[in-house]
Amino acid sequence: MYNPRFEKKAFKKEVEHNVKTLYRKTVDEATPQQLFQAVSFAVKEAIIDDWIATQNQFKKDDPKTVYYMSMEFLMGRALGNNLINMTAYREVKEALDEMGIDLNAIEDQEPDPALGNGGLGRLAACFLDSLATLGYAAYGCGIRYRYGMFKQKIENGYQVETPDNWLKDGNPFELRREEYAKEVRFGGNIRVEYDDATNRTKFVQENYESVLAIPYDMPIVGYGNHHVNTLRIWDAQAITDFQLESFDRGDYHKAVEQENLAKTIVEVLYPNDNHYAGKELRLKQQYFFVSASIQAAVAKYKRTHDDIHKLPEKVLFQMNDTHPTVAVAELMRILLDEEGLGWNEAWDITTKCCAYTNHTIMAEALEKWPIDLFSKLLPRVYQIIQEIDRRFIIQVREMYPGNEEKVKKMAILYNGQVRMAHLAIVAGFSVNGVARLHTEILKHQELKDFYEMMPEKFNNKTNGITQRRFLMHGNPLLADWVTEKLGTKDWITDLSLMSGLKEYADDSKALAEFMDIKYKNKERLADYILKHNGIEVDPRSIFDVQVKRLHEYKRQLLNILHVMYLYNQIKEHPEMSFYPRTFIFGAKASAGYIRAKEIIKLINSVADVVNNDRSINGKLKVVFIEDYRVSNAEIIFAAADVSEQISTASKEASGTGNMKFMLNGAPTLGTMDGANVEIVEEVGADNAFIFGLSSEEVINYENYGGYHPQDIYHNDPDIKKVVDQLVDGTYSHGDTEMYRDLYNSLLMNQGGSKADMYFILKDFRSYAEAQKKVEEAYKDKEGWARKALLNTACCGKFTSDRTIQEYVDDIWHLDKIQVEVDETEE
Ligand code: 475
Repeated sequence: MYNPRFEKKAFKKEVEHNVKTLYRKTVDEATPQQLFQAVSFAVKEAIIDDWIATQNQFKKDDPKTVYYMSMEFLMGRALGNNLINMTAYREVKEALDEMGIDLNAIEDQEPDPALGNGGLGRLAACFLDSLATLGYAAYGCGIRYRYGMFKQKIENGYQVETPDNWLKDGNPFELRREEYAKEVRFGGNIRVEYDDATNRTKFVQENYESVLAIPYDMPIVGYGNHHVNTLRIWDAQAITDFQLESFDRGDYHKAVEQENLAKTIVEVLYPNDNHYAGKELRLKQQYFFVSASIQAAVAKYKRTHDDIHKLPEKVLFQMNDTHPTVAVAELMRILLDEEGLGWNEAWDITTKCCAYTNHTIMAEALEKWPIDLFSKLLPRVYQIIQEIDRRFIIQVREMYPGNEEKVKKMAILYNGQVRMAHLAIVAGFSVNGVARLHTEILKHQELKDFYEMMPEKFNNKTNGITQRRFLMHGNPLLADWVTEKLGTKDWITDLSLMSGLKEYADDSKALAEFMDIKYKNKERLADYILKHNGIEVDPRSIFDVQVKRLHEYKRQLLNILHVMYLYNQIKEHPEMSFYPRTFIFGAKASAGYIRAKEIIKLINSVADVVNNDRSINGKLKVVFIEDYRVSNAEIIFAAADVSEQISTASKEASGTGNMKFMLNGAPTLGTMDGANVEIVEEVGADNAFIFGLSSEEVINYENYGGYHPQDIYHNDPDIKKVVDQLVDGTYSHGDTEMYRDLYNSLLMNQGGSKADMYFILKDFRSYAEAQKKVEEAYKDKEGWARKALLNTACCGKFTSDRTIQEYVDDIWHLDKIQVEVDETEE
């Protein structure tokens, strides 16, 4: 791809110009942050041309468009990624070098946009990258939170949250688009009017509060194809003319309230992962961005089409979990109240436009809004949901006459609650899980009743990740090596080609090169750790990594208990052969999740003791990387030897970190959970380390009330010792209470939850054995290299390009676009 804007001379001039007009400075005088801004604006200039060209192509082709509705987009930094996808990274790096500017240092100036918690938000970001790269028309629709995911500091071993003021220096890649603002209304009451002229009942919302939603657009650049889609995130603003009106009426209070509502609504991302907190403000956020996005989509459709009945031919709303599920009722409201359609017509359109993805079966993540809260905040939307529910229950009764159990289990409104998943399933034409095992569990356990009633809706879409960010950008050394070995760059847009690397699985020279790159990446991470943690780690040791959100089901506790066990072993048998290991953790805990925070403290306490014990000769190191986020993730994946994917089987819907490790040549140490199952299928059981209960076994235990961890505790002295060390002061300067709660959680039933409900002690031995196999395998240098390389070679399935193509083929049915640009100079 040729772009004259990236010609070195022109680009340098552009950067100089930007520094001058933005800051009245020369390049030499500018701060690194100012240089980041100046470079980014120069890159944006180039992107804008393609963005316009893409919009023009849309106007010409009138393609069907997917609106990916998501409360979260965990984008990570834009500058480097945009340069890569514009295929200008190298050119720009050289141009900047010549100016004495280090592109890496400039990239580090960009705040990490963290408008998401974890897997679900990052998946949305990978999907946008793939949609643009494959040439499909797509909008990401979300919220422009003022504060994204908090920044994590570790103080005295404890997590401390500080606000993430990511917009402080301005965001050079966004465009404010005031002209597309939409009004969103909350509360008040519904007056029913009969309109003689049209012979119809009208529903008029009055006494409501409202805010103005203002869209900010960010470009989503496809790889090497001039295709630029849009991430549209909404800001909230008080409606000033309303305010004046209120002043006129002397309603000062209401004016101030509206001002406050606007300010609070987009203030901050809720930091819960896989967890529902039931906060009213969260529901406001949901309706706010959903209503604005759907209004905008319908308005855009109507600008060039006159038959609203054909909306499903051009528009698709994909709901990223249940968080945007009010979309179905909002679309109904617009079709009924604003377009004047009858119920059946409106329902027919809505159910052809909406589809739902489920991302978790954790019971505590299910959204169930209290009806009184919901109906007060969204009175008209609630009426519509009542009617959807009423009609659905009639269907259930027709299908299962006399079976009131079914009605109770399946109703949308039940027990004073609005069950959002039920609404999404009833109104969506597609319900998908995110890995094969997860979808099977949905069909046969969690959503069994719905699957039996409407099996045709259910389908699987195994997750994927983008190789542009997680290999090209994160691991340039390996990316170049892959290109050299395959003799083509085509893997960048066709990851199945990676299988060509299998040819090198028995080639000693290639294996040595592969491991040499791994070693260099481990040095890069070791530098990062020294700089950020002040801990020295040996890049020759095994880098065993678990990075992901902190959650009990992900079992970071199992990992650290095993480290404690290894430490005991080394102390008890100093002569024992032991391959040096570095255990690396990175995880944010939701601010209110006390037990998760205790686990972070425990990891740091174990690190303190182990890292400072001279007697073990540095055989064991433990590192907790502060503020795990997309930007340091890229460095971490590239440097990992072992990928820890050790969730309690059945709990991790898919996992996507597992795929990023695999891509970067780290074998999985994991349970048969989520997409691990498919990873093992691709790479072969010999090139992974699998342990633990199966999902069936876990589900079985759960159905029969759990198991008895006390038996294990009493019969396995090594396990007993480790568990006792939680309360004997070993890791707490003699404090026997600091980890009492963790100790209790493993051994005692507590209130509603069973002792060791995540089967940590049950899986411990099997995990320790798998870890032993890792050590043995690693000692065989070439054998390990082979496993590592085969992981990279077999990762083809796990590109989000494949996932998106499946969504397009089975659910979305989008039209491919070829953006035409003037490339006469090429
Ligand atoms: C799964 N987040 C992973 C990933 O499909 C899976 C956010 C807000 C409120 C409640 N929950 C969330 C999730 O549920 C979530 O991130 N789920 C994750 O989605 C992508 O790979 O297994 O845990």
